[in-house]
Amino acid sequence: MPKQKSWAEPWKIKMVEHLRMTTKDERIEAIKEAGYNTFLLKSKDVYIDLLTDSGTNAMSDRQWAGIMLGDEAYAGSRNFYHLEKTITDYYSYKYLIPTHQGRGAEHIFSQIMIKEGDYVPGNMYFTTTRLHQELAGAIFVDIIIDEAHDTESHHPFKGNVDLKKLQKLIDKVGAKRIPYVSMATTVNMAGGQPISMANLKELREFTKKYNIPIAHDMTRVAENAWLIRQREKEYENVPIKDIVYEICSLTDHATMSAKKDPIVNIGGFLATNDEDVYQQAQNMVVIYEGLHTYGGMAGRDMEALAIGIVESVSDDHMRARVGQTQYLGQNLLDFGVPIIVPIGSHGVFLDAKKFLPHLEQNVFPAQTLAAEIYIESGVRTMERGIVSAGRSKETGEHYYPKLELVRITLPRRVYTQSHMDVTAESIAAVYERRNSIKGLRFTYEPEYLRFFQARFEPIE
Ligand code: P71
Repeated sequence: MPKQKSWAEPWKIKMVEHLRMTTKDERIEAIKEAGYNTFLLKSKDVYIDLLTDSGTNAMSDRQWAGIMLGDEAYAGSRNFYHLEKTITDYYSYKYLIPTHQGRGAEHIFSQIMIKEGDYVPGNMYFTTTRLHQELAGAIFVDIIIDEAHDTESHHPFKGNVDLKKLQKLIDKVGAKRIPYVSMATTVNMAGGQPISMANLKELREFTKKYNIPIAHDMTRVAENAWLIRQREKEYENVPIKDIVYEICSLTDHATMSAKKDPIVNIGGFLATNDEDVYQQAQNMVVIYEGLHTYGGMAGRDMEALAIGIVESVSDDHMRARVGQTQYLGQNLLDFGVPIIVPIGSHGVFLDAKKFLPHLEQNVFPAQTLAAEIYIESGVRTMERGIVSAGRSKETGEHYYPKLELVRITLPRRVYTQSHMDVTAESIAAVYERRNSIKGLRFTYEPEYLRFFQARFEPIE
């Protein structure tokens, strides 16, 4: 008897996009030209693109049909009202401000909420989120549980908040200096790890006492809901749709990069239950994004997003989505490759410190590994380690994050199980020759979000 019943995708393929195969020599040249940074590779030189699940999803026939219903009126597009209703129906929030993508919402929200010298506690940082908090004058404080920084801990909810850490911060700086708690559902930088409903409820009770609102980074909330259903007994039979609604109801404001969970290629929003914040955001969005009924999105994109939200909370969709990630992760474990456990939802994360134990963190093991994987097979992955962490605003030193990872991220509804097999086998091949791999050094380091455009050369 097979151990586990197989699942299959709840869709079939109607159109295909051709992929280009390359030779190893071509790839060696391409990565050199890209300064050993996978962000700088040209897509035409990539075979299986697992850089990100952001905006790389395949829309459904219904979403494409929605594109044809685009109402491109400058003001008051009917797609905006459809999107607004969908967000209230599925995510509970009363007010919607569309933005061009997630960081547009983070920018507006941070500027409204933060005063110079404030502290923003959160369940681990995200690059763009923390940068916008810092640009608005805040200091980010990590309050995630310690297990999140331990690649070997099997804690089922490594996205949980440690309330003792939050209490310590309140005791030190006072609740008045904390404009909100930044709470992400599935924590990207921790390896796509979920927060439990129990922990979120505790956080809600705790913050209520101090009158501190919760701002929800809901970029992958439906994936978090799926993992709650898998790992939290009381929720094992609750539909994803209901879990998503309950999570959102426990928070006050939300920022969303719609390029992930809701299966579109562009878009985002700020949502809130606070009328005052809504009013200020309506005013700011016209400066930076566009009128408050489109905020940087075309009408057609808002329509595709409204449809995608409904598809994203389907149990069948999520079973296949997270099932594919688990399949890839299990294959890598079977090859003995060190990855973050438990396997998360949007990708599998290689532990570069364990993969390349002979490299110091200041020669960028994860950056090096991502380049080597590309050379091996044309699979594109992303560094999530010291290069992503950047430098401290105060000291100018690198942040040295405990986690030095390579993220293998799965776009939604794009690749097949065979692509996963090829990916796992090529990473296993790099693992076999790991001892001969050397590190990198910077040849160019940009000031902001340096990982996007940094260039490197090999250390001989
Ligand atoms: C991802 C991205 C896209 C990205 C961003 C920065 C560096 C590399 C890649 C974007 C997120 C995210 C979370 C939890 C906010 C954003 C920003 N993730 N919160 O994982 O994961 O959204 O990209 O739409 O501006 O590849 P945005």
